[in-house]
Amino acid sequence: MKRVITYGTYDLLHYGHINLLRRAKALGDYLIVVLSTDEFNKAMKNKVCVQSYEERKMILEAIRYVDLVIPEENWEQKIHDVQMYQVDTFCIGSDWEGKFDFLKPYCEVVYLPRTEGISTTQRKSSVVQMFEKKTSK
Ligand code: C2G
Repeated sequence: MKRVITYGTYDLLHYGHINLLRRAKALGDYLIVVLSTDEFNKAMKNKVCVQSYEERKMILEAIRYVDLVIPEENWEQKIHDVQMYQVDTFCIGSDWEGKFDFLKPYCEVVYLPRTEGISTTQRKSSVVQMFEKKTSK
């Protein structure tokens, strides 16, 4: 069984995330998503999520491509995760191109082209704009 691992925040899930997860799963038979905790997002990624870790985890677990969701608590856990879960392939979007090449001695490293035209930040601002339009009438 070929095991694939990927990491992310996955706040306000959108089709760019789904494109990534679908291609990640296609690289093997079992996909592990290591999901950034609220604490890690705040402290290390300077991200404040709309959805809590538990909400984001529940949503990811409902996606057909995802087999396991575990917490991402720090930047240093990747080698440990790859070894502990006997991972064959690490993959992530191309916005991280080259950043995780240190994993190459432990597993295959694949950077998948990012889906253009969509981001969580974009989704947040479009909701705000819709709300502002409604309230200004
Ligand atoms: N992604 C994508 N296309 C988009 C948006 C996101 O392919 N339009 C990919 C990202 O490249 C990443 C995954 O979807 O592989 C999740 O994106 P984020 O939730 O933004 O994750 P990120 O903040 O990049 O966290 O240790 C690594 C980090 O946890 C990655």
